[in-house]
Amino acid sequence: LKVAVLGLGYIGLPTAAVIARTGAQVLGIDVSEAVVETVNSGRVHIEEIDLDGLVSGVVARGNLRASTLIEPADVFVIAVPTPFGDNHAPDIGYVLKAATTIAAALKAGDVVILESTSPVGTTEKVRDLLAKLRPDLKVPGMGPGTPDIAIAYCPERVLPGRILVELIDNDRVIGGITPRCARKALQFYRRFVRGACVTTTARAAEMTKLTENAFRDVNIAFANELSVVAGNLGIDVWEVIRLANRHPRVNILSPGPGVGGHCIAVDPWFLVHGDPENTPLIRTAREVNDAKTGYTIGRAEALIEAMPAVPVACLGLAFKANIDDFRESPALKVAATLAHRFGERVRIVEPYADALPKAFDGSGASLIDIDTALETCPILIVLVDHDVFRSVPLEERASKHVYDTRGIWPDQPQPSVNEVPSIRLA
Ligand code: SAJ
Repeated sequence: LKVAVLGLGYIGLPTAAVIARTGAQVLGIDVSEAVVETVNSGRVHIEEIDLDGLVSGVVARGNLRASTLIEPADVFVIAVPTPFGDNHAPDIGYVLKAATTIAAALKAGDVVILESTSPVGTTEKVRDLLAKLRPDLKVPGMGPGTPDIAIAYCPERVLPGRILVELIDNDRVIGGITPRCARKALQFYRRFVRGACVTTTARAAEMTKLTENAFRDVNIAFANELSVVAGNLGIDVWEVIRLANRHPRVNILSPGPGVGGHCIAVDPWFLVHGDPENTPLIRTAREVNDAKTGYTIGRAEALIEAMPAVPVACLGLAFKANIDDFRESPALKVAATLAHRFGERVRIVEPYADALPKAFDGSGASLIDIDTALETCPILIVLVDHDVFRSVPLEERASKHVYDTRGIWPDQPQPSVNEVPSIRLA
């Protein structure tokens, strides 16, 4: 079996490597020469647990190869980004470009699978494009007769930091343009997926993916809204959530400095954009979560201003715990804003960074380690719940002024009245 995976990013590269491990011949296609070179030398350009060893192994065995140019294959997997443009309109330009690339190599019997998160209807657009570019091939779902190729939508649903595990263990939703297409794609996923493979239509699968991330966004927004209300009331929101979650049918997520990453803060807009009039809840959740970052900055500024001249440690820049991914990170936004406002008073602790990202250029802020922060900074602002922060014992932070936006230190002493508040309300 020969498989071509288009897009060697956070999803495409692990997917290509996992398929290669099954013994298939996998060609990874990427527009970046640098990425292609890195992969061909058996190395990786992204950080993901165990990915380096897997990629070096399958490249050494000759099962994975990368190129900027397409070649014939039996299965084509599209895993390119779908960003949004102005007004949160989804941009499926990369998907259509990948489909155009595939069209040149397509032959009868091939299977084309779209994995990129996409607005409802995108797989049909891919089908229409392939039909236009390859009038010699009969595409599925158009006119009578058995189609020459199969086209399906099968969203990835893996969690960064657990990608290699979840690629295999998670259930997969496989949406065919026709039921036959879904069956063809299912045969392919069965090679490496241990979870259940459930078939449906391409449109339902597209909406399912958007629904999953919108569900999480709405639930995080609820927690973030609660944290603001509790803060105004002088109540510890983390305690309230812990208590409420003792109810057998309540399961509130965690507030934080906002929602980051490239999925949950993006995908709900695809649903909103598709039907703006009927999505007030999903839209408002997005707005609540975005606004939480500004609220966090305001509270941090108030704490820093109340204690002039002392150094401040911002703990964490990543978009979530225990990963090195700083893209679309609310923690980074908060820390960089504080750095530009308070200059060299601001120290950043980020065990997953070797140097401060560009956003800090010209700010005067510096990168220090957690030990130095605990020794030298009277103010600690927790922005990411990395394990290394969570494990700091009370004795090392009891005297600190803490703004814990992630609720990692439930035992942090509450301030007495008239003292600079040790804020633990996210
Ligand atoms: N967050 C909170 N509170 C919470 C949970 C998360 O503030 O209780 C924040 C995180 O700190 C982070 C953001 O939300 O900034 C997103 O983190 P996440 O762990 O919820 O999700 P992602 O973006 O890493 O991955 C999500 C996953 N989707 C769901 O859990 C429904 C993953 O399964 C998807 O594959 C991925 O999006 C994707 O690619 O779409």
